[in-house]
Amino acid sequence: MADPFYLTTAIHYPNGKPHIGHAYETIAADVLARFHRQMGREVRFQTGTDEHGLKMAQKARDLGTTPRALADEMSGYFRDLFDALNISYDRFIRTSEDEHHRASQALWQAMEAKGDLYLDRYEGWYSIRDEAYYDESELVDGEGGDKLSPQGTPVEWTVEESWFFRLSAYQDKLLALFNEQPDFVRPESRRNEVMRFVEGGLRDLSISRTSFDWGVKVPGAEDHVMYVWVDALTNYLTGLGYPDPTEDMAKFWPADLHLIGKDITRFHAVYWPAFLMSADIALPKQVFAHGFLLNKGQKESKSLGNVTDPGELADLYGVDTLRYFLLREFSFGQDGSYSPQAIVNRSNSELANSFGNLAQRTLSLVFKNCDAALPPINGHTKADNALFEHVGRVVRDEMPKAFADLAFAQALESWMSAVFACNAYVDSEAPWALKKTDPQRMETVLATLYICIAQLAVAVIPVMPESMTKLLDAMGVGADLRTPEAIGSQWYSSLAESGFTLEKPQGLFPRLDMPEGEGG
Ligand code: ME8
Repeated sequence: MADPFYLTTAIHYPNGKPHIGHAYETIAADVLARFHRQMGREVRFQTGTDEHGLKMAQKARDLGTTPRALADEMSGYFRDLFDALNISYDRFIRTSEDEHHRASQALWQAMEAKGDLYLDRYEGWYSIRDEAYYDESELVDGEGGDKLSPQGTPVEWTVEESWFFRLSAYQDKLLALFNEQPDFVRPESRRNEVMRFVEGGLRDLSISRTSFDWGVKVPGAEDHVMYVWVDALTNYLTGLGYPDPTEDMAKFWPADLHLIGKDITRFHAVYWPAFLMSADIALPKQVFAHGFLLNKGQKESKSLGNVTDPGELADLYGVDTLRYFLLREFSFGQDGSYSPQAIVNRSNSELANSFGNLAQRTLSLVFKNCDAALPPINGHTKADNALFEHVGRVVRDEMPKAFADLAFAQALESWMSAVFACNAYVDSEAPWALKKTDPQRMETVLATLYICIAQLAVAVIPVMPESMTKLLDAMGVGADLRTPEAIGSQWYSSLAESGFTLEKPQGLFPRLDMPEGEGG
């Protein structure tokens, strides 16, 4: 068995319904989880909701409800969305769980035992929306002359008694970490940003609050609740049973990957490793910060009225189409823009017209011209071998490398190049015309295509699990063959000889209509 693989998404604030950014991050993580499982690794994939903090408390108050009731309701929407998007998480964590309180308190006590926590008074600019204090020098001027956080959210001058974490003591250790493990923070642009921040000097971090009580109680100081980020980050340990020395801890910690959005890089790349160093816990291997999704170039917001429900997008265009689009359209790590027309264009040109059509044409010819039985191979030509070579390179080499590297767009571009090569081969070999002139060659051409299509379907299962499973089921490709290594070409002859026959082929990806008023 290959090494176990533990990956996490950020845990989401359930102070509202999930938005497209939540869907994007979780889909990307799901593709990786499925990819690593396909490569034979035992994967633990965790996601969940981050339920404490002032933001939740205030939202609940505004709605005339309790934070717990708000979290219960909203957390359900996240779970429903993730189920609808075919997210294969192993653990959905809610930070309001008792187990999580226990883990957070254990981490706190470990940091305290190290001598890294002390009580003091805090005065500073606090942004409730970001749940973060900012230094005066980081603030920007808003349009009305008011001060805003670097993320553009309102800040308030706040004074309270607080526990502090001696973050300042970790500056050199963190810089050493970034230097010794250049891949600890990816992409490179985020690593540079984090290094500049740490080089600029670290101040101790205020890590408890007394102004509200919706959070994890500080052990021994029950009028304090932990700063929400201390408990939120701990979720990655809670899910494995920390502080107990569980089998899961031994197997899956340190995490292989924390997948997050770029706005929370500092918390994961600076605070989290410092907490772990303080508690003598091994550090995660990598933090990858993806970019932001924009709606036609704009940030989604209630005031602009452009908030998209990701569940609706999936209903409208199909789950697999949405998954494919989000990973294909722009490089992972960079910001990207989406629009209904971009989804429709991408889906029609690549899924319906290129791959869908390739599969449909080939399977229909086998169905009609070969009585639904898999045709024999009567000797391969140079053209067949060139196609096998291209598809094999993509499926066994280029795509796995790109997926492992989180280069999803590159993996799919490579996939498309092989789909195009298959379509060019169909056009030049014209199997429909061979029925009368050279039926044996027709058989070989169709068999060649059948093998290539199965290989391409297997390689893209992590991105489009539902439709590729359906296709491979229809093609009689057994579950044991659904890995890039297993799906060579040996299986074809045994499947053909087993007497397998095709059902009448069904289209995979319908052509989508351009949404009303969106133009072409
Ligand atoms: O930050 N495009 O929760 P969150 C892409 N609870 N990704 C986006 C996005 C967008 N438009 N908007 C948000 C939190 N995200 C904390 C995390 S982890 C210990 C605690 C990403 O609900 C965002 O970057 O605001 C984050 O990774 C995730 O969605 C959850 O955001």
